[in-house]
This record gives sequence, structure tokens and C-alpha cells, in this order.
Amino acid sequence: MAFSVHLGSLIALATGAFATILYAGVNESGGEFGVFGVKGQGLPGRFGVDYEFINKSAIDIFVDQEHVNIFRVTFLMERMAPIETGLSGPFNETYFGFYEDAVNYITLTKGAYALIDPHNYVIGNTSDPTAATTADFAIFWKNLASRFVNNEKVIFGINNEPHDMPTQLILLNDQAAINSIRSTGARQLILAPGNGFTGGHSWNQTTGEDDAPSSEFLGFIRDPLHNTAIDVHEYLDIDFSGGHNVCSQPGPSNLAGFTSFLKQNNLKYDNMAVLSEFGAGNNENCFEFVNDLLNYLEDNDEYIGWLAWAAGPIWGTADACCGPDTGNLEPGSLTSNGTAGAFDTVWKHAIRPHIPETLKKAGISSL
Ligand SMILES: *[C@@H]1O[C@H](CO)[C@@H](O)[C@H](O)[C@H]1NC(C)=O
Ligand SMILES: *[C@@H]1O[C@H](CO)[C@@H](O)[C@H](O)[C@H]1NC(C)=O
Ligand SMILES: *[C@@H]1O[C@H](CO)[C@@H](O)[C@H](O)[C@H]1NC(C)=O
Ligand SMILES: *[C@@H]1O[C@H](CO)[C@@H](O)[C@H](O)[C@H]1NC(C)=O
Ligand SMILES: *[C@@H]1O[C@H](CO)[C@@H](O)[C@H](O)[C@H]1NC(C)=O
Ligand SMILES: CC(=O)N[C@H]1CO[C@H](CO)[C@@H](O)[C@@H]1O
Repeated sequence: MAFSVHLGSLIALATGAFATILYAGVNESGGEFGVFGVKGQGLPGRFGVDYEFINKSAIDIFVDQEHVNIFRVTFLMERMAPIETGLSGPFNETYFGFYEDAVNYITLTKGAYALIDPHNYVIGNTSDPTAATTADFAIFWKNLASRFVNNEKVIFGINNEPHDMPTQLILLNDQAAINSIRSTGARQLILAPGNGFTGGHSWNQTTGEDDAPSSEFLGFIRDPLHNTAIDVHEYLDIDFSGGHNVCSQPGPSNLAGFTSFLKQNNLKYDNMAVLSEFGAGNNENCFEFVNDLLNYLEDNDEYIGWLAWAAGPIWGTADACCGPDTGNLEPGSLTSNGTAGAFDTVWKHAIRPHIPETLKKAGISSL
């Protein structure tokens, strides 16, 4: 199919009802960079060199020209609450200050929503006897939420992609975070992840080392304010990793089990989800997979938002996802061989046509 025809059909398909999508935007990744999986390595890191949160000009482009209304801003818990004093200890005010500056620019200056994302995968659970406990995690969230109680444009993401731990423990940690956040008086939207990297396709399946399906536990989350949604991720390549430029895993059929969970779960008024990570390679086949995925979200009332992976100030020419020749979503960036980056390819052709005109613009973050 010729590209212009393809693009035309994309636009035609994308003009359906957007009524349920309140939030659409992009991940701002960079605050978690510069650590390599060995405890303590890369810490604390140098701001602007090893890690950085946003480029304000890029935020301007996304808000003023693309009209998106949400950014997921990644950071590392061990930079926020240094290992020396532990997860329940005092914050590094320098790091917090840089982070707050990014969040305030997005929310107070630009009027968009900021999804707070501790990008830590496992919520500190290891065989290390000095590792943080659920109680420490609760204190961390109390400390963090109390900083943002009065910023209605903030959304609290409990953690990025837990995996390879008992699903019951993820439920405990999610619930501890929700209780902590609410104990501060914060009323904003919360996003709670499941197991298996919070993958939508595996929501009803055993993941990791025989860890129970997320669907068996995540329905027991309780938020007294009924303002919590499930945080789900979905990539479209063979192993759902976002590491390949060939799309072969259809979003709609792979999300069907998760959608049925949302329809039937016990969350009562909270049976909603935000797709906070997805991505696809720079090719027409992938553009079509993205179109199908976003159409599916628009067609199912349970989904209230989406964020593509990823923009950010220090990706350079690196592929944020989806294999070679894709690059990343930072406006103006190129791929490693000098061709147009994903902002000018994947975003422009496959994602931009789905940005609703009716996104939430004002008021406290909510379902
Ligand atoms: C920030 O983004 C703007 C707009 O894309 C770009 O011109 C500028 O070089 C970026 N600054 C840095 C430090 O990357
Ligand atoms: C706090 O963060 C800043 C900025 O990353 C860093 O320079 C400083 O060394 C950190 N302090 C501690 C105690 O980790
Ligand atoms: C880590 O796992 C241990 C043992 O399963 C548990 O006691 C502890 O609360 C967990 N910590 C976190 C932060 O989940
Ligand atoms: C997924 O799990 C939920 C909760 O157990 C259940 O209601 C739903 O029917 C399941 N869906 C599929 C497709 O197995
Ligand atoms: C460079 O980009 C071109 C055009 O997208 C592509 O055909 C080629 O495979 C790329 N080469 C490398 C080494 O990535
Ligand atoms: C699928 C994907 O893009 N994963 C990336 C998530 O972000 C980390 C850094 O924060 C990258 O290392 C991964 O490749």
C-alpha cells in the first residue's frame, strides 16, 4: 500500500469517538539513566550528564504544537532517598529539587499533567537483607506524596514494571502506597502496576518464576477515594519487550484478557486503566499495529489514557525502543545513522492522528 493511502486510512480510522481518553502524551525518560544494575553503581550521578528529567523546549513542543496533556517523568528511588539512609530516610533535596522543577514546569507552567514514576521495576525486593521493606516503601510514598499534595495536576505512579516477585507482595506494596498517599490528604489519581512488567498480554497468566497472574490479586486493591487505575504496559513485538522493529503482537487480542479483568474485577468504581508505555518501530506495518492498539483503547471505556515510550533530554540518537532505525520521541532527534528520529516518523504517522481534541485540561487528576 502506498504510504499516502496508508496515512489517509489512518486518519479516517482515527476520527472515531475519543470520549474515554482523558490523557494522552509521552514518557520523559532520563532521570533514571546511568545506573547499571549493581547496587550503588552510578550513584548519585551528575545532573545534566548522567541523568536529566526534561528539556523544557521539548515539553513546549509537545504541549503547544502536539496538544498532549500528560508526561510520565521517570526518576530513581535510590537517588531520591539515598541508599546510605535508606528508602524510608530523608530525600536528597538537590535531586528532589531538579525533579520538582521538571514537574512544576509541566504542571504549573504548561498546565499539563505529570505522572510521577519511580522507575525501579522491583520495588526494592531482593535477597539483600538490607533491602527495603514494604513498610519502608510506604514511608517513601508518604514522603513523596506529601510534597505534591497541593498540585492537582500530579498523578502518582506507584512503580515501574514490577516483575519476578510474588504477586501477592505487589498487591501489598500497591496497597501500602495507596494508603500512604491518601494519609497525606492527597486526592489525585493513582496508577497501580501488576506483575510481569505490568504487561497487559500476560495479565491473566503466570509470569516469572511461577508467580500468580496479576488478575488473581490486583482486583483486591482498595482506594477510599475510588481514584486509582491500573497502570499497564504493552509492546507490539514478538516478545513484548519493545526491543524489535518488527510488530507481530496485536494489541487488541493481547489486551482482551486484561480488558475482561477490568470489566469483571472487584475494584468497584476503579476499573480503569492507563497504558503508560507502548511503542513500535519505524515502518508501516508497525504504524498499523499502533493504529489498531489506539483504536482499541478508544473503543473500550475502561481505558482512560496512553503514553508513548519515550522522549527525554539525553537519549541522543539512541533507540528508546523498537529496534534500529527508530530512535526516540524527543522532537528534532535523529537515529544513530542520521535519519529522522521517532518523533518525525512513529509519532507523526501513527500516534499524532490519535491525539484527542477533548483531553482533560483542568481540575484534579481523576478517572
Ligand atoms: C532542547 O530542545 C530544543 C528543541 O527541540 C533543542 O533545540 C535544544 O537543542 C534542546 N536542548 C538540549 C540541551 O538538548
Ligand atoms: C544528592 O544529589 C546530588 C545531585 O544528583 C548529588 O550531587 C549529591 O552527591 C547527592 N547527595 C547524596 C548524599 O547522595
Ligand atoms: C521483599 O521480600 C521480603 C520477603 O518476601 C518481604 O518481607 C519484604 O517486605 C519485601 N520488600 C518489599 C519492598 O516488597
Ligand atoms: C481474566 O481474569 C479475570 C479475573 O480473574 C476474569 O474475570 C476474566 O474472565 C479473565 N479473562 C480471561 C480471558 O481469561
Ligand atoms: C540507516 O537508515 C536507513 C534508512 O532508514 C536504513 O535503511 C539503514 O538500514 C540504516 N542503517 C543502519 C546501520 O542502521
Ligand atoms: C522497552 C523499552 O523501551 N525499555 C526501556 C525502558 O527504559 C530503560 C531505561 O529507563 C531502557 O533501558 C529500556 O530499554
